[in-house]
Amino acid sequence: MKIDVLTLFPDMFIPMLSSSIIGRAVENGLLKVNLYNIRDFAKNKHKQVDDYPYGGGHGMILAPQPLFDALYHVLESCQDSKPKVILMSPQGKVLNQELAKQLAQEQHMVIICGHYEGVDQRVIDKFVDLEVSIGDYVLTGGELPAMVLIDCVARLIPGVVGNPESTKDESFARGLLEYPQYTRPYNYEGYTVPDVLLSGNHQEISRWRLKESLRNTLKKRPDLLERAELSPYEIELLKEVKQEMEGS
Ligand code: 4GX
Repeated sequence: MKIDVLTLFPDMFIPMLSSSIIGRAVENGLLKVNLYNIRDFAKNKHKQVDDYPYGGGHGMILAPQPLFDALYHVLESCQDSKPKVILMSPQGKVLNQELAKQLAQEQHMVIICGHYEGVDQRVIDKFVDLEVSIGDYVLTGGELPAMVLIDCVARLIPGVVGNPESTKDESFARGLLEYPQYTRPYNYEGYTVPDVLLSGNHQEISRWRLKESLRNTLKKRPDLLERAELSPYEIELLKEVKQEMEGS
């Protein structure tokens, strides 16, 4: 996957693109990220990229010229099928695992990181296919949201995460939270590991994990349970969990 990022702060992306799993994906060539500084496209002599809002009001707006020229530049250098142009914005569709899966199918994305009070509407009207928000809170710029989007989409590209099972089995992959995990030692400061996990009985272990997954979801994110499609077996386990919770 190729991702072009238009930002006023390209340096913010360098640590994430050179570390850990994403760093390896970039090295492997599974992910190619091009960073473009919007300011480099400003044509006025002070390289100013923002201006006052028409109609008055506080704050500044990213002006159309630098963004139009940056977008013309990245779009003309690609003969491939039209890239998906995304603006990070609190007004966007809220990112979730389903949207991440859809975007992981794209060959090429262009991500625009807004600043100040936003970008001139004409940029959105002419170029933007999709506005994406990472949640209902306000940040100072679109860079952290873009990094969140890149991280969460890139790990779904085949080969980026070592074991593909680990993207299948996890929270949200099927609308439930994960079960508790333990590693050695068996006893740490008096806190021990549930014995079923040492039993070697794989059927019992699966049942325990599924049940704890349902328990976790019921306790922490009951909203997810309402949307999850549970099998009769899962409904039975959930009933057990609810009875145990009443008992305590
Ligand atoms: N999820 N922000 C973007 C400037 C801005 C405003 C309007 C475009 C349109 C955010 C979020 C977020 C703050 C980044 C405002 N750009 N982005 N910035 N939450 O809060 O994505």
